[in-house]
Amino acid sequence: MMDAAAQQPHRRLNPLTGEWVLISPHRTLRPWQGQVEPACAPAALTYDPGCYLCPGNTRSGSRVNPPYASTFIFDNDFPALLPSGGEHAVQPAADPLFTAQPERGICRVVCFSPNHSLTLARMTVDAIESVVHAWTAQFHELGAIDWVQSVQIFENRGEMMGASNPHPHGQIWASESIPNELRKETDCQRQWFTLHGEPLLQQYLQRELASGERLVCANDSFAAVVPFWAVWPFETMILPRRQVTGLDQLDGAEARGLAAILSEITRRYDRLFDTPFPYSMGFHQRPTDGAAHESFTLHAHFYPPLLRSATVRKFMVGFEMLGGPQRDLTPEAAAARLRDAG
Ligand code: H2U
Ligand code: ZN
Repeated sequence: MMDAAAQQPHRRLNPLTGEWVLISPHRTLRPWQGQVEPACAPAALTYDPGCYLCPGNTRSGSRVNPPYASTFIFDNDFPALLPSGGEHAVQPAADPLFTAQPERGICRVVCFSPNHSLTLARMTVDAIESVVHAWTAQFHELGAIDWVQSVQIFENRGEMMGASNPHPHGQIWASESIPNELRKETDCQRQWFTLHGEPLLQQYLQRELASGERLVCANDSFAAVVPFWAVWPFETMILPRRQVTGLDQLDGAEARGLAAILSEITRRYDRLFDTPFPYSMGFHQRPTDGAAHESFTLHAHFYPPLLRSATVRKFMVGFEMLGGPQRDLTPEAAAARLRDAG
């Protein structure tokens, strides 16, 4: 994009979802007199007797965690979805104004480490590699269940994102239906492939690697970019150099490369505002509905809420609730900031 043009208000298309984002670069200098959040400090204890995720502790559901040494996965004691039982309680409606469907699912919690004080940014690449292998095994196991069409792996990090506990952990929701975001991305990637004969995100990555404008960091297997169409100020996407549709198609070196880039991007985030950076992150993988989805490229999204410091967050309000998302900082400027935080 031409420099002068990039300084004018404009909108950009997200080809993964078909949605537009408004960019208003000239507004970055406006004063802020609104809400300021408390900066969050890292947890000090490596073991917290009151934590429901620490090894050996009793959870709220009265289950006891084993004395685990690496990762630990359990069925969520307060799951949003249930594997069975409700199938007949909700009747598919005849009235299109009142459409409802039964929905089955399996919800799990993944503890990344026994050490209560860690975060992905503070874990070793070896330890993150164990998490990558645990996620992969879960995708394989849950995706193989005949009625599971989507395996959503994600992490909410930090109080600002609603994480209930500082202990390093994420969640997995496997569901009977394909959720909205995965549906949009699957449809858009399929349409792109039909039109251009190559996976959308592979073509996109080639362009980003060639221009370098929005590239944050890269290794032999993965690259991290601030997408051209990013909505959140410091949003990033992690893309594989080789076309794969899910974590289960990564070879050993690529799984290691994924662990390394997750370590690198989270450390850059922490350095950006000198704080344990809050975010929601997660993977998008092919729907597990039995189709090959060759047009689908595995990727991760990081959506951090922070805007200009550890204490000023971006609110999605006003025009954004009623019209569409808008940002002031350009994706190119955000990428430069994240490169400098190396
Ligand atoms: P979040 O921090 O992203 O909310 O994830 C924590 C999850 O852990 C949450 O979904 C579950 C909550 O239901 N949980 C248990 O399964 N058992 C507990 O004892 C407490 C929390
Ligand atoms: Zn803990």
